[in-house]
Amino acid sequence: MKITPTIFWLLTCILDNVVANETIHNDNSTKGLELDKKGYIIFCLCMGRFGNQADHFLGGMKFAKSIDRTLILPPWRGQYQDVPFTDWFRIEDISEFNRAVSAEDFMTNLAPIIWPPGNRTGFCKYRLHGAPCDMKKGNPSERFWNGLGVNFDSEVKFSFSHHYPEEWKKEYPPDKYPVIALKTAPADFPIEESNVPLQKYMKWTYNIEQEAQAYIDRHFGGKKFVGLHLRNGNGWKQACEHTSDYVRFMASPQCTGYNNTELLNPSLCYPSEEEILRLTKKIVLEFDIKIVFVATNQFPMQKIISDHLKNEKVQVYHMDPRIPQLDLIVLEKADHFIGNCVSSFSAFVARARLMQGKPTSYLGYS
Ligand code: GFB
Repeated sequence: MKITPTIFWLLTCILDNVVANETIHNDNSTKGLELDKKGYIIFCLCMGRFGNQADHFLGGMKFAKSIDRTLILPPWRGQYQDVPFTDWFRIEDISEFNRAVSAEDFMTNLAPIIWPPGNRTGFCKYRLHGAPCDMKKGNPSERFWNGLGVNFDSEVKFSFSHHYPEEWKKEYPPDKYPVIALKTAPADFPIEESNVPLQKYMKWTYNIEQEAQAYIDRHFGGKKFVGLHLRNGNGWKQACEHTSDYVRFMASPQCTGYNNTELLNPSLCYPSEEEILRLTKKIVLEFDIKIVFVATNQFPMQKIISDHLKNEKVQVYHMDPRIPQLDLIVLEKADHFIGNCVSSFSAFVARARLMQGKPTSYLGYS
């Protein structure tokens, strides 16, 4: 007999009379993982690169809790391959906020029981003229779902946003939809203000944090340092072109606030060399710091900064790490951070520091 999700649910309800717990332990088939009868949710972090994905992840984490489902932690989308969520972040800390399972564990141990092939529904936003969800059409969607070994058998087009969790619960109960698999993250970009504190549940795994800490110990020898994020290069310059047409642009609410009504200064997005040197010198002098660590996607300006701070005897470092996350961790650990207001890469660092009570300044913003 084929076990459909509905039959599975009937079985779990019968078992419920025997097992008083909220979850069902079935060690033989689930390798010790618990099946959550309140259901699961997974979404593709299909927009942008790491900073954008992190904003979306935090919103999705909030949504999972608001509809009371276990969050299946989606792989991060790297440039060449997807990376298991738990390679970089600790599941234990995410679980302090809401029930969570890694996508890899879920697919290997739970999906065969609760979400077997043949019963997989993809969810996408309702679009005019009933256009299909095409859950796996194009990249990054195709790579994401293929990486998890998922094909979809049916589609649901939903019409309420993630701001209506009660409607979601009513319309898509777990007995009918054990897994809600969304084409895109149920979240806003940039991150909603109320979700900023959720950053505290994102803690780096020991190995990656140690790698960054080893760099700090090796080069800075226990001295204070400033972390400087330079988001630059032609691609970013183009993206910044229309900054001054808006009161809110990409991650700008991190420095201007969410209710800003003034048009943005273009320097917030692509600060001039003078502004970079001015603010760095100001911070170095104000906090009596002799080390500047520069992280960038392209131009570190190491010599220019070093020459400018010659009299202050400041040493300027740049790592060019194997993965950008190492830069993020070093910036997070700096005594003072200078970020780019419009960049979500900077925003990730600034949120983490905010949670730890550490200061951040922004280029082009006083
Ligand atoms: O993180 P992210 O979404 O921030 O994308 P933005 C920028 C990516 O550039 C990072 C690299 O994920 C890194 O791969 N990068 C940026 C860096 N700064 C650094 C750095 O200091 N060190 C290292 N190692 N790598 C948005 C994009 O970028 O820019 C949007 O997400 C769009 O999709 C827009 O392209 C123009 O918010 O800065």
